[in-house]
Amino acid sequence: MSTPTHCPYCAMQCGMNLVAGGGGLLTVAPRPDFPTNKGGLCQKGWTSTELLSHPDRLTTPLMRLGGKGGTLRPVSWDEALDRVAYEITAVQTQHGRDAVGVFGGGGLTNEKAYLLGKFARVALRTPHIDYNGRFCMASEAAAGIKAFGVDRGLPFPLEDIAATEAILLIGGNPAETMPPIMQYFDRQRQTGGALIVADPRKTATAQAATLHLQLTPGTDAALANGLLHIAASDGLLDHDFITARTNGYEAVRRIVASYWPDRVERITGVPTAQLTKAAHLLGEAATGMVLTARGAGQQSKGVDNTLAFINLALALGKAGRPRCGYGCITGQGNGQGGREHGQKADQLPGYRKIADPQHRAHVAAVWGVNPDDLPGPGRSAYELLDSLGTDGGARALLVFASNLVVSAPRAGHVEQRLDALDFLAVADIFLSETAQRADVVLPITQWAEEEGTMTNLEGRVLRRRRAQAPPPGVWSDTQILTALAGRLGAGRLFPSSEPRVIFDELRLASAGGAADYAGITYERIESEDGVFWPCPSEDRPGTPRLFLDRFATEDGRATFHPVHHRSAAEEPDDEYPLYLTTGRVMNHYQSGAQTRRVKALRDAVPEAYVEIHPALARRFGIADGDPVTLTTRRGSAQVLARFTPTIRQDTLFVPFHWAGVARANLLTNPALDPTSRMPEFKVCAVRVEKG
Ligand SMILES: Nc1nc2c(c(=O)[nH]1)N[C@H]1C(S)=C(S)[C@@H](COP(=O)(O)OP(=O)(O)OC[C@H]3O[C@@H](n4cnc5c(=O)[nH]c(N)nc54)[C@H](O)[C@@H]3O)O[C@H]1N2
Ligand SMILES: Nc1nc2c(c(=O)[nH]1)N[C@H]1C(S)=C(S)[C@@H](COP(=O)(O)OP(=O)(O)OC[C@H]3O[C@@H](n4cnc5c(=O)[nH]c(N)nc54)[C@H](O)[C@@H]3O)O[C@H]1N2
Ligand code: SF4
Ligand SMILES: [Mo]
Repeated sequence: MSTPTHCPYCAMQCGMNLVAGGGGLLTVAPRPDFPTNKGGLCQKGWTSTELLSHPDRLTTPLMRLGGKGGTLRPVSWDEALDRVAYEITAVQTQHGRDAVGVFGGGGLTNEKAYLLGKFARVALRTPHIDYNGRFCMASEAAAGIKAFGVDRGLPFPLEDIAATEAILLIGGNPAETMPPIMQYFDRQRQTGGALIVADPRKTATAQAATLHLQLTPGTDAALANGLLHIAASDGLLDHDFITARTNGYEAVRRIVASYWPDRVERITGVPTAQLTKAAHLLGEAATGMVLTARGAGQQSKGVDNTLAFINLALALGKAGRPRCGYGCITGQGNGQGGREHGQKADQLPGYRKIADPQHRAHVAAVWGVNPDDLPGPGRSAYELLDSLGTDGGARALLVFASNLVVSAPRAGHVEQRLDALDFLAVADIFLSETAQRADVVLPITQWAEEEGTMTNLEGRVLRRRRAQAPPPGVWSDTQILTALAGRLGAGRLFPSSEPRVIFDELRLASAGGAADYAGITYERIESEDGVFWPCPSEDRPGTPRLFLDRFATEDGRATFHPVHHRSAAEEPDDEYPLYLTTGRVMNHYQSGAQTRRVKALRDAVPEAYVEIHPALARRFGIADGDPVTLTTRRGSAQVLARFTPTIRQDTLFVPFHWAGVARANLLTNPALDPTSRMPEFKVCAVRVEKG
């Protein structure tokens, strides 16, 4: 028996077949006919079934007995769910409805994300729901909406990447974060295309590029403005496109006029000759793309950075045309769908706004509630976490699909806030570092044991299929939410925990919204290898390419936004003389709750480390492999030094996949972007010492 489905991890959502082998164990087989990865998988995908039968897997609910210092003990589902409902009711009775918060995840299927948002708004009736996607591509999403009127990560299929002449990729390392996507970049270069990569590290991706711009962390907007300045001076702009398809160029022109190449070299550290070369490679190409990922987005000015690169794409006429476009490379398995269906503090399903009366009325009608009973916008992810256990903050928190103790910025502080809660419940596969602090832990099904839909980085809605039954004793997230809603007196509003039934409700709730799924069915997804949203009715095709005729704004034009370079929230000084940036390695996923448990992945990269330039290390008396302590204004972390001659000499890089004292997030700065509320994961000031 072979079941076609998709990898549980990142937004590539690679197609794979799950084959039942000896002893009832599932193994991964390639699915070469699937159009995105075409059979390719990374090591995480190949090893993904190992977690289905992992000895650490939770198979019974756990409840902390004996108060805060007590231990987690197995209990029945009734006991666990009764306790969750009891604690929620107690907190809400004493402190009001808003004293309960929900934290979701971009790994949840569309059905789960939708149900979680609905649960918060109509069963808990709290405004305070947000999710780890806020830490992911919230800046790019906000910028995309401002400039184009809608946020769909890539407004074109992956195929188009292979067919464009020039690509500028900013702050992304897909060679490690989405290896099978590289086949498109490789084809692009093999047919004579140019790839320009902007990254403080000469990553595996940058090594494959035509040109690498090794910018100083946090200087992205200056780089974008500098490239646009050169393009304008050298006659590379597409004035016909600017006139016909955009608004607001004049204000941008005035600002970029002051970004002379030598000034931009001073700010970014990128030599003027390279700036000129990059502007010409992109500007002279007949077709081109500008792609951004977390390097530019995860900053306290992530929205401005993204807008500055969108300005560049628009001014060069590299958007809204075939084989052209600005795209954001979305990260989590359902990072795209997870941001469309209402688990974000300001949002309702279909990418509707919770503050908009018409949007509220539409969704309230589908839910069968009075629009006036829907709460308003709640706190953003970090602000929600920062409020935990305080007066006016949340006193009880439910976490679905996030391991905050490892992945949230200023994690030491977040840990203290979690401990200050009256009550914490966590639904997870494993006893993650966050689940370890919970009062109730709920064990859930894994991807190969459940049905649902995921929306990949192209906006293609895919089916996750059940290949085997879950172990006895675990429930799906949708079963948990439905059972809790019943206990909270809202059972009438949650008639089913069946993904297919929930998806049909989601289709109605999203109908007419920006992310319109109304015409997408499970059957169509299967017969069409996924359906691209928007798809407003069953007799209409999906939309692989957006913006070819018009942008999704009121007048159909894209909007330029004038953006100035600003310094990072924290710059190096005498006490903390270096830049710290953080990110990923190929073999581990996110907080590592899953991949640290896979032997082959653990063996490949067993421990946390810091990339440090050998010349810099010698100045501090540090040898390759030495234990070092990194210190910022938030705290200290202990990792091993890894000599990396390809990183800037003023910058350290730490992957964030490890727990305990090796957590990168003990160091990171929670300074937030004013619009997207994205923390500054990618830039802060740090000190390094041997030992
Ligand atoms: N192996 C693996 N793959 C993953 C994940 C994983 O955890 N592991 N997670 C998935 C998720 S959720 C996401 S969001 C994606 C993320 O995918 P990427 O965005 O590709 O990953 P990151 O490593 O976070 O950051 C990318 C690059 O930004 C660079 N960078 C750091 N600071 C700056 C800066 O100031 N400016 C610029 N321009 N660049 C900078 C870093 O050096 C790094 O190489 O990956 C997805 N895929
Ligand atoms: N320093 C630094 N920190 C970062 C980043 C960075 O670049 N640098 N990147 C940020 C980004 S982009 C992201 S996306 C976040 C991600 O960080 P996290 O939100 O911590 O991501 P995961 O490790 O994927 O956590 C998912 C948890 O949910 C469990 N899980 C998996 N599937 C399901 C499910 O279907 N239901 C339930 N209930 N649980 C499930 C997993 O076992 C795991 O414990 O980290 C952010 N933190
Ligand atoms: S690239 Fe992403 S989706 Fe594909 S196999 Fe690797 S982790 Fe899974
Ligand atoms: Mo992410």
